[in-house]
Amino acid sequence: MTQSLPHPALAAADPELAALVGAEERLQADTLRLIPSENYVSTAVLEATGTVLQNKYSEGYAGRRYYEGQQNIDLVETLAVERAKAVFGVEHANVQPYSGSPANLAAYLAFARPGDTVMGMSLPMGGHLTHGWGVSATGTWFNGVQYGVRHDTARIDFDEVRDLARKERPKIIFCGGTAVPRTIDFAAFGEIAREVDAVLVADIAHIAGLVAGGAHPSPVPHADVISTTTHKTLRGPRGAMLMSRATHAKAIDKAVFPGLQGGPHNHTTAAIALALHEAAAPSFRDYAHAVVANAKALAEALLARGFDLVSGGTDNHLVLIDLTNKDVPGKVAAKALDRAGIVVNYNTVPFDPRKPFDPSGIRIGTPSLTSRGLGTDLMPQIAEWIDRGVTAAGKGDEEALAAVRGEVAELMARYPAPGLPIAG
Ligand code: DSN
Repeated sequence: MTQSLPHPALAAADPELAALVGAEERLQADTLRLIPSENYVSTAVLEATGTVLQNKYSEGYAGRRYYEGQQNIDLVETLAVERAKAVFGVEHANVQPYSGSPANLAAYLAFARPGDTVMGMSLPMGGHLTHGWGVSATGTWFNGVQYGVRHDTARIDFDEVRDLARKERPKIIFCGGTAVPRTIDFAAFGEIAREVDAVLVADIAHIAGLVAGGAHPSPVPHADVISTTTHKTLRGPRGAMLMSRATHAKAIDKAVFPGLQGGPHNHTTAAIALALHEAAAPSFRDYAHAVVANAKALAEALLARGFDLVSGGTDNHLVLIDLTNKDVPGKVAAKALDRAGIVVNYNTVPFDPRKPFDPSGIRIGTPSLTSRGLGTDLMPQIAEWIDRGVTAAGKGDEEALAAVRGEVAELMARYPAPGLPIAG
């Protein structure tokens, strides 16, 4: 059985909490994690996150703080900023946003005023809550207009985007999303944004690691602002960054602090600096390309088993499966797969006739399994497990799910995850 990692101080101070941490370590070690926005960070990133840097307040920016004692913190933040600029080829980087939603909110604060029109991809079509969707503050405080995908191709309809932008004249256009399996055409978005004089924000949270590793085109120079989390394909700590042209640097910085946030989380900043250092290594290019190769191989294997994939496949790390033809709702499938040791999330598919809390699809991705070293040769096996899991979900066959769980754990034991205990 997989052991948990030693956390002697935690175990002594709070055995109840230590037991939960240990259980999560074993869960992450023993299961096949297919949620496309998750990953395994390196032990070094975990260590950086757990440093005494978290004890320090540093409101402001390097050299311009409201607290003393910044001798080391200024250098840490500058390191992260310079590395972000180098990895993404941008003129300005702000590494202080607490996560993706606050980063996007800061972009609104920098370039729009409440009531202004903003435009983004609608959530059920693959966008993000913070791209102007109704239940989000961004759709409440701003007039959010939303584009989608074509019914026949499930790809973005740039005629629709252009027409909507011309009609609505948004202050900000967001591109990017959370369930977009295809390459984002930043040049096309840039052209439309320039035509209507909008600020183009490329939210690359899902694909930042692919961009850094050259496995997805970069939004530079098409986007005015690039927003990203640091914990998905980029494989850093939970955090975010805003990057921009130099002309927008002041507006972005002012919006993050003092506009929206107080003190930056310096332990996170340190871990971001480290993750960017890792992302600059040649091995990260290999990783980024392997993520895409695995996703394509998994998509092929799923298609061969009769699964209906939104847009017919993938160009990136993510595969969106419409389970309508399998007659199993996404939520039922996701919960059954979880019992089989395969962790996915249920998700709407474009034009979904079902409700968001009980949608037709599941969303899967390959960032985590690629971090464990699984290659394309194993993707048919994973497709087979998903197939067996979905079939078992439809029949309520718990025995079949348990059998898959055993096979999954056996394979995972052969591919230890960074930062986690090894089975045995
Ligand atoms: N919830 C994240 C995702 O899973 O895609 C985005 O916020």
